[in-house]
Amino acid sequence: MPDIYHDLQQSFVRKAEWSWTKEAEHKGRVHQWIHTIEEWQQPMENIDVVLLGLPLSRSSISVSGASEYPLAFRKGWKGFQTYNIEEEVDLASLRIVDLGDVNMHGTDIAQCHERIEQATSVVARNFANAVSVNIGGDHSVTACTVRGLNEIYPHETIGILQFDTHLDLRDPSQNGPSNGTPIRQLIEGDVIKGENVYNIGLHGYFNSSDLVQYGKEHGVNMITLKKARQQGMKETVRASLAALKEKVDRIYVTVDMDVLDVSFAPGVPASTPGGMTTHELFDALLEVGKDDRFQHIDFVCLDPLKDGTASPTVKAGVYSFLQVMTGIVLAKKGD
Ligand SMILES: [Mn+2]
Repeated sequence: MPDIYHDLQQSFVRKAEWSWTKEAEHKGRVHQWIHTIEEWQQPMENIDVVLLGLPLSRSSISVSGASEYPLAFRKGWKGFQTYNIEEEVDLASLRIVDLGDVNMHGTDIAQCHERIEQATSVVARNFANAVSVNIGGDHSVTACTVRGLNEIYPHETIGILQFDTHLDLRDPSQNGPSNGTPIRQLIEGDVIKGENVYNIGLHGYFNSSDLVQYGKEHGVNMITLKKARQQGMKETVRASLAALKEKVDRIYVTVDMDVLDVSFAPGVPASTPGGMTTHELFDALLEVGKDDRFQHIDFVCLDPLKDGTASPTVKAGVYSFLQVMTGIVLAKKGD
C-alpha cells in the first residue's frame, strides 16, 4: 500500500462514516463520479481534486450542527448531474477523490484543531498538484487548514479570498479559537497578512466598528456587498484574485455560507437578511474555479439540522461546490 494511506491514517483521516454504492443505472450523477480513495484505481498523481470532511462545530459561537454537513453534502450529490447545461461542460472529466473525514475528538476542541492542521499538511504534501476542497465544520477550521498549509509551504505567501457576512476578526484572547476569530488568529500568528485578505459579502449590521477598525489597521480588503453589486460580482471576484496574484504565492478561498441571504440559506445559523443571492454566489464561485492560481477552498458553517424540509441550503452548498468544479473544467478547456 502506498505511504499515503498510512500518512492519512496517522493524521486522523478516516473513511467517511457513509458512502454511496456505485450503480450503473445512475451513471452521470455526481455521486457516481466522486470516488472514495479506497475505490480509486488510477495513480494518485492523476488526481485533480481531493475532498476532505472536517466535521467540527463545537467551536462555533452560536449553536451549530455544521459538524453534520460533510455527511449531508455527500448525501446531496445524488440530486445533481455532472453535466452543466449553461456552460455545456461535463465534470466527469475531472478526477476527484473523497479522502474521508478528519476524525474528531469527542470533547477536546484544541485536539480537533490540531488534527485538522495535521491532516491539511498531509494532504498538501501528498496531493501537491490537486485542488483541495475542505468541507466544514464551522469557520474555526480555516485557521487550522491555513496553518497546515503554511507548515508545508513556509516560504510561500498565502492569500485569502473570503466570502462572508462577517470579518471573523474577533479577538482570539476573548473568543478563543472559535468561528469568529479565524482570520485574526492567522494575522496574529503571522501566517497571513491582513492586506492579503479580500473579503466579499460584508453588509448591514453584523460587524462592530472596532473590528472594522482592526481590519483597516491591518489592511484587510473589505469589499461590501453593495460595492460588489455596483462593480458586478464576477468583476469583483476577478479583480480580487488578480490583486492577490500580484502579492501572494498561494490562494486559499474560504466560503462561509452565512454570506448567503437568510432566505436562501435557512440552514446557516448566522445567515442574515440582505446577504448574497444563490445566483450571485454561484457566479462568484464559477469565476473562482476558472482561476488557475487558486488551489484550496473550504465551505463552512452550513448546519443541515436547521435546513428547510426541501434542504435548500444543503442543495445550495452542493451546487456551490459544483460551480467551482465547473470553473476548473472550463479553465482546463482554455475558455
Ligand atoms: Mn465566517
